[in-house]
Formats: sequence, structure tokens, C-alpha cells
Amino acid sequence: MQPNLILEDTIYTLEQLQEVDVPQIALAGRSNVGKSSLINALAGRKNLARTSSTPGKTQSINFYRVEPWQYYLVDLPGYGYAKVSKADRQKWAELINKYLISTPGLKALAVLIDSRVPPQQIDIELTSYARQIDLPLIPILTKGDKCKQSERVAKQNEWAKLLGGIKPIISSASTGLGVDKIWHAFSEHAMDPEEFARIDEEVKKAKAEKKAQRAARAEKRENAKPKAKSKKATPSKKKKKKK
Ligand SMILES: Nc1nc2c(ncn2[C@@H]2O[C@H](COP(=O)(O)OP(=O)(O)OP(=O)(O)O)[C@@H](O)[C@H]2O)c(=O)[nH]1
Ligand SMILES: [Mg+2]
Repeated sequence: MQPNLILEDTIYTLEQLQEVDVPQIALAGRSNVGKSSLINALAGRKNLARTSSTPGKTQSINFYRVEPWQYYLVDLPGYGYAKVSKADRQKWAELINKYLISTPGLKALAVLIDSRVPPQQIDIELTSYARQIDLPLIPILTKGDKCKQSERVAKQNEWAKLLGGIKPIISSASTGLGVDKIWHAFSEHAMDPEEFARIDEEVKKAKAEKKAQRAARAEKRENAKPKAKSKKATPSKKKKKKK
């Protein structure tokens, strides 16, 4: 089941931030790591969240309602981009911090990490901070399409060691790698366990049905193929008439 994402609110300042207790999962990570792209991949849409190859694109906190599951995905401004002015960086850091500590509905923090680079101090600091404030972590390695499977797995293991055993989910917004696993992890944290179990069952059923339909179509195609015919006798060449 592909949920629908609806942009419901955008806030820029501390004053606009309200204490909302609707369940939510926030996405944090360095500028350009692929937060907005991942939101698009999760929604199965291209231009829901604005993305850019220039870091610092998202400068607000964007709240996306997840339909029909009734929780929010929250796209946070990226951190660690050197070219942003010190004042702006300070402003965003305060906004993110206030959001993290004063949102009663916040169920987990998805920390997005670039799978191509070694663990960065600033990412490690964020994960430690989340643990200090008892916020469950969902680490996600992004841009998995840009490196080999062996490199991705090595990075996954390296991070698992740093995070006390929590294995990051490997993802790619370009290929859709990891999208199902990410939805599963988000919903598991954001939803009531019974409701989650019910929906998980529905998703499994829908997948099984799709698989059965694919198999039935393949069989139909196979049956529709012309049966291998016995070798036709090659038509005898007409003898040239002798003039
Ligand atoms: N190949 C590849 N490129 C990606 C992937 N995800 C994001 N990108 C590219 O990385 C760049 C940054 O992506 P964004 O989604 O805008 O990054 P962001 O984390 O939202 O950045 P800020 O809003 O600045 O914090 C864009 O050029 C994307 O096309 C991915 O999975 N694979
Ligand atoms: Mg962004």
C-alpha cells in the first residue's frame, strides 16, 4: 500500500512552532544528504518536496500528513552547510532543537546519512543528542545507488557499531531501494501497535495478491505463446525451367 503525503504546514520561526501531539517522525541530516528527495520517493512523487543540488534548499520545517495512517513526516532544514551565514545556521539550529525537545508527538528521529562518506562528527553528535533526550533513532543511509553493494554494507556495519547495534536502512531516492523498509520502520514507531499490526497484515496481503496476479499474468502469457511447431518441410526449390 503506497500512502499519500499531503503538505499541511510550513513554519520558519520559533514563534510559529506549536506543541502538536499528533504522532510524527522527523527527518534530519546534513544539507544535501537527500531528505527532501527521500520524502518524494516515499510519496512516489517527483516534486512534492523541493530538492536541489545546491545545499540549504529546505529552510523551513515542513509537515506532511501521511494518509491514511494519520501521522506526520517532518522535513527539517539541513545542517552543517558552511556557506549558510552563521546567523542563519544559529536560527535553524534553535528551530530544530526547539522542535525536537518540545514536540510531544515526536515518536522517532530518522537521521539521514550519506552512504558515500565516512561517518561525520556532526552526524554522530546528532545521534548522541537524540539518545540523550530518549528519542528513538531510525538511521538511514542515502544515495545507495551511488556506491557498490559491498561499500553500502561496510558503511551499514560501521554505523551499526557507532549506534550500539542499530543497523541503518540502506536507501536510494533514485531507485526506490529501501522505501518499503522505511515505511515499515516509520509506521512501527508512529502508530498504535494494534493498528500497526492490522495495517502490516493488510500490506502483506496486498503484496501476496500482487505477486499472485503477476504469476497468473506470466502463466497466461506463457500459455498464449504459439506452441513450438514441428519443423516444416522446407519447400522444395522450384526447378528452373530449362529454356
Ligand atoms: N543519485 C542520487 N542522488 C540523490 C539521491 N537523493 C538525493 N539526491 C540528490 O542530492 C541532491 C540533494 O537532495 P535533496 O533531497 O534536496 O537534499 P536535502 O537533504 O533535502 O537538502 P537540504 O534541503 O539542503 O537540507 C539533489 O541533487 C538530489 O537529486 C539518491 O538517492 N541518489
Ligand atoms: Mg531539503
